[in-house]
Amino acid sequence: MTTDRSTALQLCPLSPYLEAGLAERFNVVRWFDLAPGAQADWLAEHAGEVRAAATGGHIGCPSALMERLPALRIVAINGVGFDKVDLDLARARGVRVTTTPGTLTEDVADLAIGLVIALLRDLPAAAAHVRRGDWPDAERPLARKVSGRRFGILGLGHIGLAVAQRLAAFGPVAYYDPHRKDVPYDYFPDLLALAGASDVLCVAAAANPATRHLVDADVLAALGPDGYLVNISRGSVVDEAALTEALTAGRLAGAALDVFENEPHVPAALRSSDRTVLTPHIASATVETRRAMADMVLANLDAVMAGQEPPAAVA
Ligand code: 8YV
Repeated sequence: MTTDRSTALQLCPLSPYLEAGLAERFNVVRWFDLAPGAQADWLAEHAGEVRAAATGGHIGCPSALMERLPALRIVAINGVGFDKVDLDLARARGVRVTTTPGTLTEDVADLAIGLVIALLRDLPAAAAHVRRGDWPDAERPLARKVSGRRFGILGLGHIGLAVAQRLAAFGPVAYYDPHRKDVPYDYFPDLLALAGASDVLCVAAAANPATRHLVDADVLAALGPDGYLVNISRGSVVDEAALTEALTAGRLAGAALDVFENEPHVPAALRSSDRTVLTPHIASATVETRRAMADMVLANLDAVMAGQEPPAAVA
């Protein structure tokens, strides 16, 4: 652990465990708690003191902020997504960017399975029915069977593979990825073809310019009125407006989403639809996983502050 108490900016809320670890090492400034005016005032006086930034994958580090911090040495992401950090800019400025690979794969894949079952079996509505006391008066409409469905996975990285392994217990699994993998699942080099051959399409692709709106109106049309979409990666991979339209018009049976294009804001039409199951980006949010993520964030910070190679750098 580094002993010099330089300043770290904390760009979003983090777990109490991680916040305590940061406070042991740094003078922590809770950047997200400062109003924009207060941020500007603070930077005018202290920008040169900041040597580290700790942030979430969904928040990253704005380029305009990175450019204001001449002594910044590391952006430590508490997550695996680095789509909100300009890696070229970081490299040009000698800033290391680190993530927490491997820590959250199981949790994210587990949530994908939970969402598939919740969506097809209509679990949120069924649970609300009991809570409201409606059970004595009415039966729930029948839901849809999960086992035997054809599952398509978009993106077969670590998380996509873990989703595939779990879904294989329910039905046939196929995948689309730019690269064919050595796995026992059918490969589709074309996403439209995969969507057409799937009952449930599960999005597990990393966000980058090439995957932006990869799930568009055409892919949703190929999935069809009996098809379901599940997204546990990033909102940007799905054209949310096209998805909303397809659900509203009944051209898609349903969608379960943990991530959104403009988090934490979710379009009203998605929130009010009875074809959606929505969760607030909780795929990695378990006590165990957030602790493992925090340990890796701290290890990355300690290494960089000690002038060593961090365990999990992406830049
Ligand atoms: C977290 C994530 O919600 O790993 C990622 O990229 O988006 C999630 O695990 C987030 O980063 C928590 O800080």
